[in-house]
Amino acid sequence: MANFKTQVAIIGGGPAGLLLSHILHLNKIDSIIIERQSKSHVLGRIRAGVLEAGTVQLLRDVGLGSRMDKEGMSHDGTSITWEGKPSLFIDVKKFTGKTFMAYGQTSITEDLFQQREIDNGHIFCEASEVEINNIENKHPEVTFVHDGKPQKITCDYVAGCDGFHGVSRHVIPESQQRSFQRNYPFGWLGIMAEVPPYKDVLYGYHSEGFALASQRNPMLSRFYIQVDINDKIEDWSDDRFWEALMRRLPDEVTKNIKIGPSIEKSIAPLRSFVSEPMQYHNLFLAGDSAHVVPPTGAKGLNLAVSDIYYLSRGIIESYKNKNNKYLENYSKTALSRVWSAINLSWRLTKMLHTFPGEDPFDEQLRQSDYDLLLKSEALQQALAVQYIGLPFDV
Ligand code: RFL
Ligand code: PHB
Repeated sequence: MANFKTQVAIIGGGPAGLLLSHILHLNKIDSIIIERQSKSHVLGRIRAGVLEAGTVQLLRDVGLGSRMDKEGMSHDGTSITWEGKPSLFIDVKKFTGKTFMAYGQTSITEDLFQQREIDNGHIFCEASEVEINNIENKHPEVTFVHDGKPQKITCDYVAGCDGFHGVSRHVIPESQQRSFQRNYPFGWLGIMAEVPPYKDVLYGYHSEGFALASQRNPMLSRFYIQVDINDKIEDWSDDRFWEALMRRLPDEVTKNIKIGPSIEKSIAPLRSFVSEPMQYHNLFLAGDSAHVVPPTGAKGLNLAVSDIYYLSRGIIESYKNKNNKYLENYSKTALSRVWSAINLSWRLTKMLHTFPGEDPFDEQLRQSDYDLLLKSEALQQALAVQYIGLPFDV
């Protein structure tokens, strides 16, 4: 068995794991990433697209802003359209003074992976049988198989950045863990098309279901529609997708949407999930391994970034100044921000989707929610504050 030593073993090389490794490196702290998938699989995944002001700033602060600032598309606000009612522009800049950025998670992962390679970061891809051992001890161990050979890493801390389906969360004994979950009875069918995007990030409600127009760069559009949870990707030809999207959005929008062949198409289930606490001895969970939000509101990646902000600060303070205060408070600090995002994404999901089998009472409440939002600047401001994201420093 090959034996390695590092300060922080990071399980998972998605945005959370890669960003943590990069920030630790900037602070001269050694880490090793253990990733289950191949590099091309990690870099090929298409997910989030909207970055809060705090995420944008943090990426700039850690030297990863140049491509984002060139290719990303900055926005002052986001639009909501509603069947049979006036549209609404949530003027985030007016209410908060801040802007958000449309820039793909795929590009962020590419930027991070490339930087880790330039800095000779140690990443084991295609690692199998990943296990965390002795987590209660001062020096926990992570074992796995790589290239058919068993490997062992001894470390001070383990960061569980391995997403919802990872192993890290399950190391915490059930008796010490509490989880909260809501599954939604529909999914989002997303497509990517190489056509100039609609000008805004736009959320649309229609009695047939939700629709979303988003973007990646000036020549790459991203669209989603709500579909039945049991639908298969084969059920949705490009033509069927575009027809449904166009029916669900108003004419003043659809006349400005460019249609083209899809270069990617996938269906994602929607869930809200939180596992508490996010720490167990020397194991710290970050990102989707500890919490998942439905994508309405665009919070998942942003939460992964804020978790890493808090976790890296804790680890750095602990090594540099022997100050463990931030690490001890990590779970509490991160969870406060998590619950605010869980709340927003749940409320937006409820307001903007049709729920199979719901009764007319629920439908009336939804209409009333939107009517109130249309009338009330105070409610628009509250939404703007949550959409742009709470400040990281609390
Ligand atoms: P990830 O990205 O899931 O990465 C986890 C990594 O861990 C690896 N892994 C393992 N490695 C070793 N051993 C094991 N046993 C392992 N098990 C798993 C995996 O291969 C993977 O590489 O989690 P991370 O880093 O926490 O990042 C979270 C984000 O990916 C996620 O929250 C967002 O994509 C959510 N999300 C959005 N978030 C936003 O902030 N804004 C958005 O606009 C937005 N849109 C979205 C989204 C998610 C979507 N889907 C598909 C769920 C749109 C969609 C459609
Ligand atoms: C995206 O561009 O993928 C996106 C945008 C806004 C959301 C979710 C996803 O709320």
